[in-house]
Amino acid sequence: MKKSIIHLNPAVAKAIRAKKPVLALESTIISHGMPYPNNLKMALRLQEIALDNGVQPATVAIIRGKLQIGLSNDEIDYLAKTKGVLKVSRPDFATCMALGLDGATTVAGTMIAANLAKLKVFATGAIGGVHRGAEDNFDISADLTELSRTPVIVVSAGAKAILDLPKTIEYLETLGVPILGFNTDQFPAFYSRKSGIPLYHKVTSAKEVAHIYKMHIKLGFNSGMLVANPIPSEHEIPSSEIEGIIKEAVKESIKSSIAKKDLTPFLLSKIVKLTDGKSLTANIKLVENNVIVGAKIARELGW
Ligand code: PSU
Ligand code: MN
Repeated sequence: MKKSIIHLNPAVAKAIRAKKPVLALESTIISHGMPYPNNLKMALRLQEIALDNGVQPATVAIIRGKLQIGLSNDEIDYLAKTKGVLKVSRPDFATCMALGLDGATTVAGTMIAANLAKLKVFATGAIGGVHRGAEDNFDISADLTELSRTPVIVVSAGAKAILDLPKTIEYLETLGVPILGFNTDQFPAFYSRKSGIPLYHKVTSAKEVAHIYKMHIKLGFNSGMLVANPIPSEHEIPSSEIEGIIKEAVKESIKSSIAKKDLTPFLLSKIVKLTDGKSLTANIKLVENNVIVGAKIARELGW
């Protein structure tokens, strides 16, 4: 028999056998998205929240070349502490695995892995997108292309406010990726609930999301779907407060010639410094909220 390319950890394998819903989680947010030890605490907490909400969490990463669907607490600890872990999207996948390297999967990378394991729902903080200044630097996240070619539902607090959000939305529309506003008719802006960009489709329940996804698949579409779930209001940072800080961080990134894979991690950590940690708390709270919604959707969809 052909050896499987994916490695299910025991808890995930057991859940799949029992037909218990499984929710995919990513690891770039652990290795590149937050400082230690907040990243570790966040990742462990997300697993608890998923379990409390009736689904098995499956954090995805490549550990010494093995594509792991579901991680032990020790493996999460390793990813949270280890420097030099590769940030893995589609172009990096084969190299990382073939050469036996460690890789943290991005939204794009986690969608690929979830799809290989037949998981339909994945919760993260927020997707990558079209960067500010893309007309010069051409920096557009591989997350967008992946959403157009891999049929996984991604629950995200819109897209990161460090991006050019109107261009990100236009790009998703061009790619044919449905965006469902979860109890909102505006695209959420990561730290803030609103971006001022209207959405065409608003849903009010996980059941509705599941219903729409089933139709999407029946139509033979191979693309993913973006569920845009705003940060809880008690944790939001109003755009009036954060926009100046984002501009400062972007300016700094240009001055220091930060680009490509390093850009998003640089901007996020700069903003954490400039807000005295307030943006980190907001980021953690919005991911937690996305896991709750992702769990509900996974339960509605079943196997
Ligand atoms: N959500 C967060 N923090 C993060 C990310 C998502 O709250 O750090 C990660 C995701 O893995 C996403 C990546 O795919 O940022 C985007 O990176 P880039 O812009 O280089 O494509
Ligand atoms: Mn990029």
